[in-house]
Amino acid sequence: LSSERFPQLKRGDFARVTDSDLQVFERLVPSRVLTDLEDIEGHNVDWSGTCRGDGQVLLRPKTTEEVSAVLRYCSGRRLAVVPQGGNTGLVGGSVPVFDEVIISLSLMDNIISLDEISGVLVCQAGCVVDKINGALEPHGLMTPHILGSKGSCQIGGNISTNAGGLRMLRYGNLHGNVLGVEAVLANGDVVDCMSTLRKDNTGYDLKQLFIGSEGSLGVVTAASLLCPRVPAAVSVALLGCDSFAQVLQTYNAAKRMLQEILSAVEFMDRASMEVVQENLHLTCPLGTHSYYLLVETSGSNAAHDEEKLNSLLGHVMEKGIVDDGTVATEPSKVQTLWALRENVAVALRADGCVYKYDVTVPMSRFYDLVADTRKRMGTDVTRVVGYRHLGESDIHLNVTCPQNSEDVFGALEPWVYDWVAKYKGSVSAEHGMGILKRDYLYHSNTGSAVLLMKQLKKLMDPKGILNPYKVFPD
Ligand code: FAD
Ligand code: 2HG
Ligand code: ZN
Repeated sequence: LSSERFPQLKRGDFARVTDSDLQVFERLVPSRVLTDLEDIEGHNVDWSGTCRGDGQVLLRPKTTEEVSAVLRYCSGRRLAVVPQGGNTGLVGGSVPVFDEVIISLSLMDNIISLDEISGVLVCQAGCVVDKINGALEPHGLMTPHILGSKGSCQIGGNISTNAGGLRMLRYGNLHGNVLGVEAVLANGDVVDCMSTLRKDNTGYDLKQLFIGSEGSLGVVTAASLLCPRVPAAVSVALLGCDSFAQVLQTYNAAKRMLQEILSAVEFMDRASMEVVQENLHLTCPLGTHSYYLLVETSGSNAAHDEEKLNSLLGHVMEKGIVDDGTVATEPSKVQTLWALRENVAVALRADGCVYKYDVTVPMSRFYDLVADTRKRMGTDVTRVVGYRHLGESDIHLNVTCPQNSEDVFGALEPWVYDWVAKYKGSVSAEHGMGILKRDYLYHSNTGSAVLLMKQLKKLMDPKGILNPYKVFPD
């Protein structure tokens, strides 16, 4: 249980669910109140199996009105709740810590409208990213964001975590691509900020408060999303480098030579490539290298883009910046190369216990963190891997061992976060604070910023029932 893992955490002063509460819930969301602990099990444990709560009730609303009625009631009764999307979050934010009522958005998965010309899609918050892309595809459109968890994560969860992912280099993050949000506040009030306009400078941009606030300020029930066109041509190059200096030079060359068609640059170290090969039996077409870069182009003219990518490959090989490389233009081959990168997180899980750090550090120093961690952990762990969305200065540092070890954990934290703070980095590049990182909020934020965050939380959720124990340290 998370409450055992973090013994300093004390259950808040919230009511406990009674039989009469269950009767009210049954009236508010008929036949969609789950109390069988076996049914709830998967909703009490997070994706990486690191955090486990003791939720006794799961509610499955279908409409905004139902979410509103549930929250109004929970607020009146002082019952704590945790909003849950696809439960793929990596910081323990999506599961209860104690016995919070779980509000699952999974049945709120209707696509409401699509304007093919503007590319604006409006949908309920529980739509899974793959489902949205399935609906967009016949119209030649796609979501501006894509991530390895796309088969399960929901747009409401993506908004609540401001998910980054593999297309951020090209399309930016959800603060720019989400045009409107509908959310229910802790007291049940519905805030309708469902603009579908790209330009709208009329007062405070309130929807931004819900983007990245991890279910602590409201439950997102619907959203409008700006969706780009599916590129006519996508090509991918996988490149192998043997020094870190070569990685930076290759990144620079890719930006310079590919410019407007560059859509992603992803980085994997040798240990990341090994884990997908060993644990998932995927095949890497290149030999063994210290570092790998996956460079993607997206454009409108296949021949032009392929020529540009091949000329990048020719240039970096000739200059000796890259030691080995391959280019794919055929969709299934492109997907095979992407699978190597998209599956690193999945492959790591097979090692047993994974300690995850998703931090931003200056570009020139990012691999030092992995190297220093490797030195520090020595043979006490199975592996230390580093991979990242290279264009965005973050690094996914993962350390695995067969099972949770207090010694390993104690050697990693707060050491990793102190390392990051020393270089004025961020302790969370894209996964949020949840419960796992909440104690380090001050490492990346000033006291005045955290104070304003707390004041906003108090204003929007005065009883603190929305996702308690998350985001803020005690
Ligand atoms: P959950 O995990 O269910 O919830 C996440 C947080 O949002 C919780 O705090 C929860 O309370 C809150 N929440 C969920 N839905 C709502 C709602 N409707 N209203 C209010 N609050 C809500 N993340 C990235 O940023 N980039 C990646 O590239 C990436 N790749 C991943 C790959 C894999 C294999 C996995 C397992 C995860 C990856 N993630 C990545 C992390 C995760 O998928 C994202 O954080 C995702 O946005 C979570 O969406 P979800 O629907 O699963 O939300
Ligand atoms: C990714 O980029 C995800 O693959 C997961 O953000 C990162 O598990 C991780 O460390
Ligand atoms: Zn990531």
